[in-house]
Amino acid sequence: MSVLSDIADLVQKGKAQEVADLVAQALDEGTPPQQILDDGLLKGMGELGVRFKNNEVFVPEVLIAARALNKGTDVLKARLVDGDIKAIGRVVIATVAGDLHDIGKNLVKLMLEGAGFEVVDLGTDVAPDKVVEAVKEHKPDVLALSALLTTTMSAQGDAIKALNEAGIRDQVKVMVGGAPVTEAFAKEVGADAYSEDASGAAEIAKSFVQ
Ligand code: B1M
Repeated sequence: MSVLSDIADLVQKGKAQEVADLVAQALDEGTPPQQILDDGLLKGMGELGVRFKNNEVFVPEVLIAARALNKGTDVLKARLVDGDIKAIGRVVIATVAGDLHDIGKNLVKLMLEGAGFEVVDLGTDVAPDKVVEAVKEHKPDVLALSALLTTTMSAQGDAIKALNEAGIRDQVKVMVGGAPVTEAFAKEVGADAYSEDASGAAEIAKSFVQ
């Protein structure tokens, strides 16, 4: 196996130190950072994302793989910033007002980063005016809103309404998700897209920037 396919494999196995060592080795051997990112780190996370969607692996494995991917990215970071690698797009992500659940949001963020997006994470319990401020400031391609409670899913609609009132709704694609959210609800509140899971969210975000 090549070093890059070893990296992809070790990301999926969550072997953080081995991933970091192999990324350093690949750099030493002259492999371009972009290739290490695409054909090693992101390939591994992409493959894991498919297995996650098919219920072949679960949350702990994904979180451990994320840690390994991050460790590899840390080694690449200086080159990523200084080199000519460009993110494929920018996403602002938040869990909506009144909601403190962030495990799903963090998984969506992870899959988005794995797909090559720069992600601005506003955290949890994010009020509509903060969402508007962030869209104005970061000018994302996609706004991703997560809600886990039946009592907070309406806050996704509130955030979209606030974007409308601020006159910036047409500047960003809005995607909603979270356990109680449905496709029908997404349409009802005026979102552009709904995904039931994290890997689907990354696929939809990619379709928005392609
Ligand atoms: Co809470 N909680 N919780 N809780 N909690 C649920 C959601 C609940 C279903 C449990 C239950 O009663 N069966 C219930 C909601 C009931 C309802 O509204 N219908 C509930 C409740 C009631 C509460 C409190 C009100 C409890 C209380 O205090 N009485 C309280 C509310 C706090 C608040 O937010 N204001 C509360 C608190 C908490 C903890 C803080 C203890 C903790 C959260 C810790 C944290 O997130 N850091 C917690 C947890 C862990 C859960 C459960 C057990 C697990 C949620 C989770 O992380 N799942 C949950 C029960 C359950 O789901 N079985 C529960 C794993 C995660 C990967 O899945 O977040 O669904 P999920 O994300 C998925 C998809 O939904 C999707 O992708 C992810 C991965 O594929 N997705 C998106 C998510 N966001 C997306 C965005 C997208 C696209 C896809 O695009 C933008």
